[in-house]
Amino acid sequence: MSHWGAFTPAVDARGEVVSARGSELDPAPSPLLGNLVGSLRHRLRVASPMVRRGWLERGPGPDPRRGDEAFVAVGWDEVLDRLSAELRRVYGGRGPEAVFGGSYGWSSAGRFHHAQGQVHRFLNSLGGYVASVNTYSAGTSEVLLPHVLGAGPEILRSLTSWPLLAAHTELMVCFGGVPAKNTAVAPGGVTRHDTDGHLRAMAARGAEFVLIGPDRRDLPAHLPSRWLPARPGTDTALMLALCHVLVTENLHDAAFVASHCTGLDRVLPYLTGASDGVPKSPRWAAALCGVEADEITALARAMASRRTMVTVTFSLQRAEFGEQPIWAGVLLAALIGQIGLPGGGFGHGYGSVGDNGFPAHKSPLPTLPQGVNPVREYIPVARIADMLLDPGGAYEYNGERRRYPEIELVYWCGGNPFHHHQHLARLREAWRRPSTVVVHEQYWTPAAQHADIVLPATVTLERDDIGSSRTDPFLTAMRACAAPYELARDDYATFSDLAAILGTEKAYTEGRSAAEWLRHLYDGWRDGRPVPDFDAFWAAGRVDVAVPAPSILLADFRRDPAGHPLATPSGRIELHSEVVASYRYADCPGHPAWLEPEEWHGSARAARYPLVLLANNPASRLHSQLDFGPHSAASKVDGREPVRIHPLDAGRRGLSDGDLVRVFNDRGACVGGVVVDPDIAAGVVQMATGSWLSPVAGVEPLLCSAGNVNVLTRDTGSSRLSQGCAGSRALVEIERWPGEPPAIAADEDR
Ligand code: PGD
Repeated sequence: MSHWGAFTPAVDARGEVVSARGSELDPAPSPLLGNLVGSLRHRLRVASPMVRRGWLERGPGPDPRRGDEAFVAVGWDEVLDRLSAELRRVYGGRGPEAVFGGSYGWSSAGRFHHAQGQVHRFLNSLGGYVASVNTYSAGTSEVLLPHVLGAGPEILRSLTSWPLLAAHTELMVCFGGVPAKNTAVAPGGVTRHDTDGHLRAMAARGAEFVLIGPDRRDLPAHLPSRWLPARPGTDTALMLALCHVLVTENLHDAAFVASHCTGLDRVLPYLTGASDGVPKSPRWAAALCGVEADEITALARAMASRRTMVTVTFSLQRAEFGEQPIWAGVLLAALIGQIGLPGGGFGHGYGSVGDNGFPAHKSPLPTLPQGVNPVREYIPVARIADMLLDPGGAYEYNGERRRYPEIELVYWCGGNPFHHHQHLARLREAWRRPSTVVVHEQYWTPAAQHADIVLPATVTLERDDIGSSRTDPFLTAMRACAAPYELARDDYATFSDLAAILGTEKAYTEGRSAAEWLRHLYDGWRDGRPVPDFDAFWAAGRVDVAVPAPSILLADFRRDPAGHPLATPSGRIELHSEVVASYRYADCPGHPAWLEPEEWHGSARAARYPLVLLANNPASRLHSQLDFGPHSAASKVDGREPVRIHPLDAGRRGLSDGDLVRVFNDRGACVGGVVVDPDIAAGVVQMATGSWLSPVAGVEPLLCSAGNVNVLTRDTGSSRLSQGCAGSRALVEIERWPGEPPAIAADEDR
């Protein structure tokens, strides 16, 4: 099982994957499986424990050379001795409050060898760690939605199910689309890729789609659709104008709003312009978003007259003021009055991850307990660089005034911050502040390259595990099919040895080997279920998990708002939130509002950097994983990340297909390869995340020769409310690369 699908690998005598065949149960196996070919014995695997020369010779301490210095191979015994001594020093000195173990990342599928779970359990056995909260994926919504709908992650997991959309939806208005590329992946894995089948079923029943966004490819081309290429970052203005039409033409469902919502009286004066002199009319929005006013009016009327699902992708909230398009989407759906009806209402993240729109299992999956973390300090996940650069510094988060802790040791397992974070020059500076950075990695990723101690980890095909996810209808036996590469070890084995040296072995292992843990976790899950025992499961390869019935988001609440109130202060949908308003955040007021972001066409910055870059999730790999794999490599232009550009913008710059270009702003630059494409709106370029950072020595600001877009994105919270990741857009300029472009660092090893 991988995050991108169940598969059967063929492994040759050298222990290398030569093919990976998707499950026979999968109607649409993901091409990402191709990246597994050649991945087990690849030159970029970490072969032995490695220590940065400076750390080995000069000992722990902040170091401007971290990330630039060579590593020295050391034996397991030596590295475990040195690392345990360092952990003893830090825990015995400033204690667990000085250890950052947030360790964000997708790591690999598998319930037991889940790297993040393992590192948390290990650090908890030592006394705890500073954690991180929320995700890079949907961190803004995770904080906002409890204020508006009374639940965050739970809401995101209980969307109206695809079969109900197929049976009832007449119009699906998709802000950000339903991007097929993202549906290939789901955390923990997916046996059947069904999303496209459901979309086809919707179309076959006569549903129509409206794609609102700058990239035509964000909605499958086979669907009957209309494309409104609104300027990036202006969806809120467009939504407010749709609301304006609904209320001024009396098309809104006043009865639903009266019985199920609160706060429209506070929003109405803003919509009509009574409070600020600016009616949020279609004409007003057209000037901002570039969609004709008549088109907006017609769309609002159509939405009010048909069973309409309003859906907003996660990417829209991964931006400055990212709360606004989500809250405005709820407002729009509330005015239409179909929230809680089959096929209508509000959706968030259809197409953002493969499991959205599939009902989640009610009972827990086999899960390794992580112990108790007594440390109360935490950070919103995307504030990592702020924390390292500004220990003791004050910041605001969801109504609290907090201070950043002072971190001495960073421990990372199963994530790649030099992929997922923004403004990587700033992160590099921040990363040099702690005394010690430890990374367990399978490959020489940029995260490994920026560590002091790198411990080689096995990959899933080298260890037994149990695969499952919150919606997958199976538990999958993930049987090892190759020996560990060189000196690589399971994260569990490494932590068990460290725990033994540090005297916490009993708490960490509970006396179980990895094999015994699998049995233990399975037996605990099996208790009371009519499923085979562990041996029979392991021999069969999978076992069925009862599939929950299709669900309708907020159906119970719609039926009986008093009996099933939302967990908001009013028990209703909060179109205006007194709580949020009481925080007095100009960047997230008490109701949805149009706030001009910095990274958009209308800002002063756009005079210097006129193109809006969409820095979104890639189609050819999961995040940065297996970037060297054949499928990812085939997507590149001369080894660089492709940059899609409209013919008009390409023509103005004298660019054609295959040209290498410098994509730049004042935060940094990267090399991209031009793909001229009319499917991307004029004035916009698209470049996916996930190309491994390849810094060119001596160039300031940071230049990445491989095309890592996060050198260009801005490291700011979406707002003071959620402090979410705001990396999905950045203003840039593009010019032809003059002469020979710089080499890609990892190529020398490939
Ligand atoms: P991955 O590339 O999946 O990225 O960020 P994330 O850090 O999750 O990194 C996982 C790492 O874990 C890989 O390096 C892999 O080798 C390692 N690994 C896998 N299995 C194991 C294991 O068993 N043991 C150990 N020790 N290591 C392992 C993803 C994040 O990026 C996400 S979720 C999103 S949605 C964000 N999206 C954007 C975006 O849209 N735009 C921008 N600009 N930036 C983003 N960043 C975010």
